[in-house]
Amino acid sequence: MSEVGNPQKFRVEVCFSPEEFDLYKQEYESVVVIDVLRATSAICTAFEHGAESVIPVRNIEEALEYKEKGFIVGAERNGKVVEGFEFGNSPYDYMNENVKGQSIVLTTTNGTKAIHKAAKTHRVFIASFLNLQAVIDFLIREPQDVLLLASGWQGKFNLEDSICAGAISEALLESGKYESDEDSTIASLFLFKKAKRNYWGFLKASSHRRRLRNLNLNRDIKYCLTPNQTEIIPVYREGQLVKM
Ligand code: 3SL
Repeated sequence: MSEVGNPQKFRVEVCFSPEEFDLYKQEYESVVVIDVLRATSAICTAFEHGAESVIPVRNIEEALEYKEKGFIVGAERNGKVVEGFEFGNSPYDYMNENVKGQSIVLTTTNGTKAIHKAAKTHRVFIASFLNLQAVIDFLIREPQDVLLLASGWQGKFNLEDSICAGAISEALLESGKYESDEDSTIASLFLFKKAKRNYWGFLKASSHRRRLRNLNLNRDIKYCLTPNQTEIIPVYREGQLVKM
């Protein structure tokens, strides 16, 4: 239960980057990891298309070991599919029949790192715009002190994860069950209010939208910014993500 003020309320806060996680982590029961472009969107998509689990791995070496054992493996660095791998971090890679019933292995520049960092100390859930309402409904139904962890870009703040965190924060605060105290949460609420009518337009100049656009990945961006395409909430258990 929150210690901010009202003992009847739970706490929701936003952490803008995994680099800041140690400054926040003590006070929360759960961490919701967000990487809108594109890791947590790809993870939600894999589950929506029948994946049994997603195993996030830290590095390419580990990913290769799984590949040699016959797993479907996605490996992305700097937005590109890593040489030697068939799949990367595009949600479209995980929208086919082959995914059904499989454990998918994934390593990405920021998202899978954020998951590992948070999972060392906390129960971890996965959020993106794709499962936004499902995450909100769950956290209102089962209130808990929760930190929304933006994966950012190489330790830095990014807009898209912060907006998604703002969307979740706004709904939780409006439920009356939560309160918040951090300026990061206030900032993400402001960003969400500005962005919510048109995520695509708001993010036009954002660094990662530009990065992905230069890789001809506009289709991925549009898909990742389309809310509520799945009700599945992945949760981290014993080294892998499974459906809650
Ligand atoms: O950083 C990550 O984990 C990725 O989501 C980055 S990308 O969208 O695949 O470039």
